[in-house]
Amino acid sequence: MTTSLTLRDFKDLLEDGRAALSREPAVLSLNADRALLIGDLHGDLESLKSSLELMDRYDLLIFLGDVVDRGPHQLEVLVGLLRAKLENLSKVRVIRGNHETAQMNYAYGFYDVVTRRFGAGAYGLVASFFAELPIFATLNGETMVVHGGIPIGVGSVRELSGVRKQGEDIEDGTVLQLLWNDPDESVEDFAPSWRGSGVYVFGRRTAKRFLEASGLRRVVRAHEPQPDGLRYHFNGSVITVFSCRHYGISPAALELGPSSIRRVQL
Ligand SMILES: [Mn+2]
Repeated sequence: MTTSLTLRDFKDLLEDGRAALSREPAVLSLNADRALLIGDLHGDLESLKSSLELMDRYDLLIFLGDVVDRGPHQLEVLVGLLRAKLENLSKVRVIRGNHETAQMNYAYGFYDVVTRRFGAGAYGLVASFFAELPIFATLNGETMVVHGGIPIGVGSVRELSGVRKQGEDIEDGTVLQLLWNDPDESVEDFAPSWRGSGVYVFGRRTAKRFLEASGLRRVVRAHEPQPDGLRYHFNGSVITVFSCRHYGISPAALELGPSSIRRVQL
């Protein structure tokens, strides 16, 4: 898939991808009768291919970030997703995960993958492509789609309408939490996260208040591996989807239909 990819091809793809994403706002407002939501891929080429093979059945595919780092086919997944995005600009959407940053790519592998293949200097274009990724999306005015979760001190989704795209790393504390926070059944409101400073877990009461004030039904997010690739928190008001088999899980995507929600095996 990428064996014949030259540095020039890679640069062109990233430039085209960056230009395409630069025309998308930081907060996407999307509508679709049937959408497929795909969680962390982390270099899982099989899950990427399975998702794209399902494209004809859906009006919209949203990839929830964490495309690279850790897994065996990081470059192939990024390139494959980029090509799919460029061929289906409005049907394929990608939002930013906490691994779409230079800092994480230095620490967890993708910087080395790119540098080994294309030499020093090639990674810079990756970082500027990631910087153009939208931060989150709303779907049909009823679902918030985000990599991590609800940030502390934010009453409703309207208060997030002003969030901005970030640079190669995430500077804004609220955006950081959108990309890093997790739900936690043992917490009511918020508690510090094991993931590090500035990151929180949010509880049932936070989810309920946020969704009610926002007029939304649910948050769909990724970020945490689940044995079945899918987990319903707080009576289904928060759903985690995780799509990378290399975590020893059964990878899944989430189908949001006109009146149904279901797990799709990848
Ligand atoms: Mn993540």
